Amino acid sequence: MADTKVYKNFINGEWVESKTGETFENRNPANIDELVGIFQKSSEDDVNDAVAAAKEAYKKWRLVPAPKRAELVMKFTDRLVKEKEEFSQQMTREMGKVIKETRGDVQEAIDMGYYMAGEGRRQFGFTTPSELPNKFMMSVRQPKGVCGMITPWNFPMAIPSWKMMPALLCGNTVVIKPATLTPLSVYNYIKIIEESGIPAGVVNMVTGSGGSVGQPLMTHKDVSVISFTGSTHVGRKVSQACATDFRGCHLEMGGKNCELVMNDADVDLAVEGAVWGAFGTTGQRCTATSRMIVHKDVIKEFTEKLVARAKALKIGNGLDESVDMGPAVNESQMNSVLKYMEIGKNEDKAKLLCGGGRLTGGDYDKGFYTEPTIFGDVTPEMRIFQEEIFGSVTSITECSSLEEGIEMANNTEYGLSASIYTQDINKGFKAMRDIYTGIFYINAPTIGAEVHLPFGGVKNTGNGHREAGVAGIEVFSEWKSVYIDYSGKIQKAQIDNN
Ligand code: UN1
Repeated sequence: MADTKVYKNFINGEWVESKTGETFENRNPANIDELVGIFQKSSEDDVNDAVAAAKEAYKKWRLVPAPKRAELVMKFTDRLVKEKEEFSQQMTREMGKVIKETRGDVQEAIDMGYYMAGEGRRQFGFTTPSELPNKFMMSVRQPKGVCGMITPWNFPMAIPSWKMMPALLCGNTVVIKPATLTPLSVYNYIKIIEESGIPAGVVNMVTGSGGSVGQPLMTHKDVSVISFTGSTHVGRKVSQACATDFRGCHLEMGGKNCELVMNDADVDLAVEGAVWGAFGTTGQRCTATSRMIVHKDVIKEFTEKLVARAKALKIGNGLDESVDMGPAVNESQMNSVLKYMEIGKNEDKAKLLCGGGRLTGGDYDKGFYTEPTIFGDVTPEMRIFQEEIFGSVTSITECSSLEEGIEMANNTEYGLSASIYTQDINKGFKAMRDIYTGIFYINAPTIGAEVHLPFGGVKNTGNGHREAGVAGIEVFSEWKSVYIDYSGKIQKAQIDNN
């Protein structure tokens, strides 16, 4: 503990301790003996300070021309490129996913930075003819004010970037509460933003729990927008808290994504997609493939190949370049996944095809490792078909037609991502049209979204908003419609126009 770094909150341009005087530990889920860092266990007082700083800084930041704000975004994104390897290593140590994937996570923040930097000169509004003579009309984008962000642990830098980059670019100021399991990655991100010369108070970070930091942030009267990524259960509470004061609220929540495999599919390709979609990030993605819906003609071949691939995965410490899948993020997440493995085993008709438990022995005992697990003969009424598991568990369900497959795909409360494997373009387009999700793939896994298209979902996954792409700008800006009458006389819309 003596040489473990103690990380502070970032409020009004200063690194400060929490007023509580308390801290919490951040440990490596691949080896629980390894203390990654010590962070501030903050409370409402710290949130109030951060919001006050952001409110004050907003007065000037909103007036900085958007292209200038974009230059700053460009500057710290250039820095991020240089720090990519170091930040990726640290991210694997704090949350366990394999190094190839943490490099992808940092890269996604880089992509978002460059994408949004370009938007600085492209915050387009529009003009349209007036119904009256000598009158001009246009719409412009305006910032919203202080934006509160509550971010998850599975994409510890990418998702903060999806929220912070458009918010800053639009002229808002930010208070971010990182997930308690991954504050280091957000610290790293904020540190380079600070070093790139962002004015004090424009970006603030307060670490701590959802109850002590998230709750006061989402109910603070000076916060204009809350952007939250996490479970549907918590998202509902965020939504209710924001509704009271009509606060803007962007929610990105659970998923129960499916891969549909038709009888004309390239089965080997579908298996590759399934392995990556189900076990990438140890299944801890909102977009993870936790249901395979497979045509009866190819289900035997698909199942055999998928099970063989899952059994061959190398599980271990994500810093080892040869490892395919790291641990669950912490003990409670592991226990929750193990519980679902038991729920699956207790289903009379479902068949455990591989995995089904915790990995133990040797180095595994120091971490929270779960086996890649596949259940066969799963049917739509089963809990493992319906509920988000967020771990290394997937299921296979048989269908006998495209129509039945689509119906099964839609048989869930969630609507984030889906994919179809088929060589028939007609089937691909029908599935794209008829499956209710915010993201859809053809001949690709349910994971792998890029930053310049909107990200998000329908049904209980979202609340009608999207992030990333231009949709991110929508969340963090407000339309203002402007009318300029240069006729020199009173002209009455709807009345003088005929
Ligand atoms: C998530 O699923 O939690 O689309 C985020 C992807 C990544 C982001 C995933 N770019 O797979």
